[in-house]
Amino acid sequence: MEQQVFQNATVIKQTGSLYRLTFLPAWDPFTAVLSGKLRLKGDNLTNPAAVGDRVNGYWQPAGDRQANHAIITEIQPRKNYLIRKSVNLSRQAHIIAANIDWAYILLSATEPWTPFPFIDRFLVTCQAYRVPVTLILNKIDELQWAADYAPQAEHVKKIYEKAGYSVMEVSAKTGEGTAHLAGRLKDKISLFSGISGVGKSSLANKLDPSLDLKTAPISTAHLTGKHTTTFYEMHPLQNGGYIIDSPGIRGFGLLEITKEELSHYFPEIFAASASCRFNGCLHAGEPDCAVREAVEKGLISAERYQSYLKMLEDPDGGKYRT
Ligand SMILES: Nc1nc2c(ncn2[C@@H]2O[C@H](COP(=O)(O)OP(=O)(O)O)[C@@H](O)[C@H]2O)c(=O)[nH]1
Ligand SMILES: [Mg+2]
Ligand SMILES: [Zn+2]
Repeated sequence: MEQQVFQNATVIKQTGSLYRLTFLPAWDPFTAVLSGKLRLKGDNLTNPAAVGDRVNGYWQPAGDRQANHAIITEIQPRKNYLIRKSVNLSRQAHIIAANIDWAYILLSATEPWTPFPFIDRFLVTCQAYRVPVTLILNKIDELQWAADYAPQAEHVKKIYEKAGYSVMEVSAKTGEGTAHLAGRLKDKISLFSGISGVGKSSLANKLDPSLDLKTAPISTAHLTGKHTTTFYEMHPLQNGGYIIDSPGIRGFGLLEITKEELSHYFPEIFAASASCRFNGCLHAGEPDCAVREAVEKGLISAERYQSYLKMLEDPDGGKYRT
């Protein structure tokens, strides 16, 4: 039977072995599966292709797009991607998303609380795989009545600003702070990451009310460990650009990062390490360690340094699943 080939479709969703593709900027999704050859190649990956991937392939027979799954035969080289150890199959890796212009890790100014090791594992992965990243502190509207949370929220903001990251403060409920963010999303592919309940889907909806993504109160979504979004999915923004909304990530095992490399992905630790006495200093108790000195002087935050030490010890992050 005759084949009709296609090129440069973008993966907008993956559910198990099924992929949804479209030819951006058009939004006319169709379903595809991987060719046998690609499935074999991706042996150590739970998903050889991920949301954001640009792919080539064919339909068989020609023309009947809805009745027949397309076959993906080729994944185009990636600009970047984010990857983590698979939660279920520890020897496998899972590609979270590819070709991301900007990643945002959402935190809640109130509840739920995101443990520092989780934040830092995500930031390290972004640094290692060249994905620019910004933190978003959401739910700032709640600080008005839940004032007890304010010092903690301020503390988190300081820690990450000191480390060289920018932290945007927003409220998905009132829209405060979202205009600037909306401007940054325009014509870009942006990833919203963070644990369940921090407001990823709510924020996406606020930025573009046409999205209508499902949201869930944290009492049900967070505490019972249920997730309203089960899959990473790309959504088009009315004003141009795309958001990849993600399920609440539970664990974030580091991959392919050696102990020697790890400090390179903590920008402030890396900067200080230039003055360490030893070239291969791991900043874990060696003499004349400039990183340790910077921590003692308060120039590097103790939380970030603790995360660093824990990652040195336990790159899998098994203990830091939320
Ligand atoms: N007060 C307030 N509640 C919010 C805000 N953003 C999200 N929420 C609530 O937090 C809960 C979780 O939101 P959701 O968008 O489903 O979080 P996700 O799991 O990160 O996608 C829902 O009950 C939302 O209504 C916010 O900025 N302010
Ligand atoms: Mg959600
Ligand atoms: Zn050192």
